[in-house]
Amino acid sequence: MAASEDRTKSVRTYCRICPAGCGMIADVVDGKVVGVRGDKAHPLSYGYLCPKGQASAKAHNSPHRLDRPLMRSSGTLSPASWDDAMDDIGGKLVEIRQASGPDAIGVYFGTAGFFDTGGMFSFPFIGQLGTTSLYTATSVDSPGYQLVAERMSGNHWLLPKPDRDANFVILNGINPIVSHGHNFFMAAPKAQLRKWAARGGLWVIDPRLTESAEIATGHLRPLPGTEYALFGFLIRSLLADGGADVEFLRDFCSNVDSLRDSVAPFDLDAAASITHIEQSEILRLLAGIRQAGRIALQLGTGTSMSKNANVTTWLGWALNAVTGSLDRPGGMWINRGMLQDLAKVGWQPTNTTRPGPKSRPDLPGRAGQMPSGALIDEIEAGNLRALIVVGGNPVIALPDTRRLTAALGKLDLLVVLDVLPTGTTELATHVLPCTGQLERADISMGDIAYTREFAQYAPRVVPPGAERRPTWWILGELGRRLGIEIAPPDPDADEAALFRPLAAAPRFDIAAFDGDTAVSFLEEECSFGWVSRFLPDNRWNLAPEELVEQLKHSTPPGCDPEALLLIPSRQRHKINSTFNDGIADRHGHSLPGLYISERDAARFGLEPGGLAEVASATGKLVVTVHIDRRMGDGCVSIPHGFERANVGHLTSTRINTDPLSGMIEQSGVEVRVRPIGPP
Ligand SMILES: Nc1nc2c(c(=O)[nH]1)N[C@H]1C(S)=C(S)[C@@H](COP(=O)(O)OP(=O)(O)OC[C@H]3O[C@@H](n4cnc5c(=O)[nH]c(N)nc54)[C@H](O)[C@@H]3O)O[C@H]1N2
Ligand SMILES: Nc1nc2c(c(=O)[nH]1)N[C@H]1C(S)=C(S)[C@@H](COP(=O)(O)OP(=O)(O)OC[C@H]3O[C@@H](n4cnc5c(=O)[nH]c(N)nc54)[C@H](O)[C@@H]3O)O[C@H]1N2
Ligand code: SF4
Ligand SMILES: [Mo]
Repeated sequence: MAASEDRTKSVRTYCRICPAGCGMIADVVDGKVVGVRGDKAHPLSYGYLCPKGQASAKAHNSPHRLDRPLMRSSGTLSPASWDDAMDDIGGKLVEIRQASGPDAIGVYFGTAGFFDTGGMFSFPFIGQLGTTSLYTATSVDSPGYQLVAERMSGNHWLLPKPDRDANFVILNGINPIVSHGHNFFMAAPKAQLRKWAARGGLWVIDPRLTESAEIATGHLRPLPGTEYALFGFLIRSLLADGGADVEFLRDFCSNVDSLRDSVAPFDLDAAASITHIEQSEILRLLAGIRQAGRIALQLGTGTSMSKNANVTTWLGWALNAVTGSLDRPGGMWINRGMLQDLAKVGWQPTNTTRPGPKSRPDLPGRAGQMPSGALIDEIEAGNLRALIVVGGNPVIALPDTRRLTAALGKLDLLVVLDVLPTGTTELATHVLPCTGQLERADISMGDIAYTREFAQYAPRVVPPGAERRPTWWILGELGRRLGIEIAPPDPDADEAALFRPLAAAPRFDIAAFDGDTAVSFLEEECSFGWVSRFLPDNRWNLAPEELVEQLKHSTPPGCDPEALLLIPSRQRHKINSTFNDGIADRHGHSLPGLYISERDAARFGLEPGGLAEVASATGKLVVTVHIDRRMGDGCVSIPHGFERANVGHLTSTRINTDPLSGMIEQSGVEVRVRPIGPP
């Protein structure tokens, strides 16, 4: 009996597949993870785990996991020792730096890179390397969001999110029931959405009847990328005819008159004709806002990827301000973070926009990052010769798949740090196997995205399998070969000790956690009313000049009756390309292909299960047709994240890029469809 107990242990940890941070208990028998379950005692998730989290043990034990370093010679990737791989990469990096300068060495940081705290060690690595070629997935996710945050608050990473106790919540271009949120992440989202719906109102603005829209009290279907006109009308009405929080505007906002002038063109007729939303529906929303007083309007990637992302985001924030809802209970809450503690450290208002790299100065970068849309041109121009990819899969994430694939293949060095083989590892010169979430310690550095003031630390559940190594160790070893000291040389070093300098946080004592301690946390009530201390002149800027100017030239996307508008949407059983093998999808719900309404399918002669050719102005793709009752007429979706059916073939860095944010248009892209084969 005692022997069997010794062989079995349960380890409290938290899921790091997305930033929701759900509490998880991993069951380990004889050193092998045999299963995971939700942690009922966890204060964010109360036992909830989504299908991806539930698949954590299966993913950890997957036979496809990368186990040892791979190095390409004579065209094929073959196993190599760590020493040989690191020496080879190090030697080439030194050579490239000498011949072409540090900017010829790039780093691309993907989504999983951000959830691996050890990956943070690459930032000093990049700093000391002296390269300006830092790329991340953020620049194809929501750079307009950061632009607006910076212009209105002076801090590009300010993340207002609906207060848990808000009375009137509007979700625009975001589907938390599937995604768990964007720039704020909710564990157990359905319960929270139901609570908002019951308290006063939950409105979802989305061209699809999403899972979130189904439990909302109101659903509006706009023409993609046109909500600037809706928000413009609402602001205009509240300012002119009552409903605005006059004291908040007087005490905490600047440029209110300029905002009023900017939204003057958006009367009810204009709002309805631009957005294609019925006038009566728009008036119903306005009445709801007036009645609620304070609101919480949250935007997601449906907004940030659309044609008019910047102005829609700006007017969305302005609507929150006009109703006195920014940094106020019952409105939008800004998590100061336990580890970052923004309310203590604050920020100096900045403008971090810079021209893009040499080959694409027209695509600006921000906050020390270059736009990922420029990677292809930088490689083609010979400016970028080496790329280190950390927890990302650029081949599926970035536009112009064909050109990108050719460009990545031309690099002298493509080093990919991943847990699984991907479309990008296929092109790599070196593949380096990383520790997965159950094989490493982590601390929640991204805690400002949580729905509570909360932080957590998790030790390793099991030691790294096969020859996998932590990201921090790999980057440390590469650094050492370039003369940069960033991490201790021992891959078994105590990770809690390693994270201590990262988490030099006044509100969270990492020293309280040693290698054996389970997940723990500190928690307080939400802090409100602290943000204005750090705003430029202590005020939210309601009319930044560049955005005022951009609004004057904003137009809805084209509406050619023979074309459809391609919009992004996420799937429940994978995150971007992670789990695109169906490992978390027992019933085959999250399939690649074209999602289209029944009426549009009939109109274009497409049959369910048949093949369709989808063509944009810049590329073509053949995909399977799925009739989708959620889809509104006139819009179609091809979820990203698949190597086959890669929607990146239809998006491009050549046209419709945003001059202020460097964003690539990924929503509202005009496409034509035609049947090319039977089911
Ligand atoms: N057309 C279109 N394009 C899009 C989008 C869209 O909606 N439409 N969405 C965009 C968005 S929002 C984003 S964020 C990007 C995503 O772009 P990326 O972040 O580049 O893509 P991911 O598929 O998330 O890549 C994550 C990689 O990390 C690996 N991984 C998983 N766990 C670990 C780990 O523990 N350690 C390490 N080292 N690796 C791990 C996975 O195997 C995978 O290869 O795509 C963007 N591209
Ligand atoms: N299950 C799962 N979870 C994920 C991910 C995943 O791939 N799968 N990815 C993670 C990542 S990297 C991110 S960035 C977040 C993103 O999180 P979200 O922003 O919530 O992403 P989606 O779930 O795609 O929701 C976007 C919604 O916008 C709608 N939309 C598209 N265009 C428009 C438009 O022009 N206007 C309006 N109003 N709506 C529009 C789409 O129909 C879709 O329902 O999710 C994260 N979580
Ligand atoms: S929502 Fe799912 S993927 Fe995200 S942390 Fe929770 S269980 Fe993990
Ligand atoms: Mo993203």
